[in-house]
Amino acid sequence: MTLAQNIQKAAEAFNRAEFIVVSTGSGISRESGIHTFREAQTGLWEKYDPEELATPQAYYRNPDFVWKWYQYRFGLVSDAEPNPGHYAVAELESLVSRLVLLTQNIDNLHARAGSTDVVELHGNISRFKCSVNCQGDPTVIDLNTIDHDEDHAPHCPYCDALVRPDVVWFGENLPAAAIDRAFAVSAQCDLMLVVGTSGIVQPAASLPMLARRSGAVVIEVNPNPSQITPLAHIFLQGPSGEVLPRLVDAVREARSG
Ligand code: BV8
Ligand code: ZN
Repeated sequence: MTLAQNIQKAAEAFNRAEFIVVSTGSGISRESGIHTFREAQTGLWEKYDPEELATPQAYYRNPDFVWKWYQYRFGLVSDAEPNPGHYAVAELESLVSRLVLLTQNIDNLHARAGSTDVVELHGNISRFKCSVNCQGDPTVIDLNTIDHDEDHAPHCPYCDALVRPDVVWFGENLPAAAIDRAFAVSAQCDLMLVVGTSGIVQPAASLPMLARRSGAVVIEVNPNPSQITPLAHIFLQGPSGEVLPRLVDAVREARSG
């Protein structure tokens, strides 16, 4: 089947579904100019493996170095704009009766594109917290209220422990509320749209299988086959910035038809 035929088939599945979950990975932000996790990093950071840096061990071994990496990425994210793929996901909310968005991304672009119910599985790079959560979990620290610079990890104003990005590092548990909600909605939905993830990082990668086992239609959008593709009922092969707007147009037409 052609991509156009598969998009039509996907739109019909959307119109039969009552409860839709969208699950996104770094690929949906690729057309906003943000490199995906498995792509080589650029510039100063190209010789470092993100999976080595995004860990508590790396941070406590060399806090200023990892802090600088996050400040650099925070700058890239702040300069980036949501792309048509983010806007298409936001528009889907108004076309279906119930939609929950689960994202592995920490770039805040779904919220900036207008999505209203976003479950951030891996936190948010624009939020910072006390590394020991001295005032409760999480103890969010507003960087504008403390002295800090791009090169040195700041200290908590309450307890003097290091301040860190409010993101989930490898080897750390996901926020309980986020992962509990993600498992619950994945088991209840009629349709899961999986966009821009290689399906490698757990436990996020197990959500599409949970949805499929619970009877949901699984639709994947990715320019390349991934670990998710074998369990997708419909594979829309292409960049999400192009495919998702076409899918939303087809859903809108099928609804009005
Ligand atoms: C956990 C925030 C319980 C930080 C991220 C051994 C020791 C310790 C742990 C493990 C271990 N073995 C396995 C684990 C579990 C580990 C894991 O899964 N590791 C993997 C590497 C095997 N997971 C964890 O540690 C998680 N916690 O399990 O807790 C626990 C506790 C203690 C000990 C054990 C277990 C925490 C995982 C969260 C890590 N934090 N981000 C930061 O960003 O700095 S994950 C990070 O990587 C991203 O957030 C993202 O989620 C992930 C990358 O995945 P993708 O989003 O899929 O990106 P990727 O590059 O892989 O793929 C991009 C896709 O886009 C591709 O398919 C590409 O084709 C596609 N694409 C490209 N262009 C486009 C496109 N798609 C659409 N349009 C385009 N234009
Ligand atoms: Zn503190």
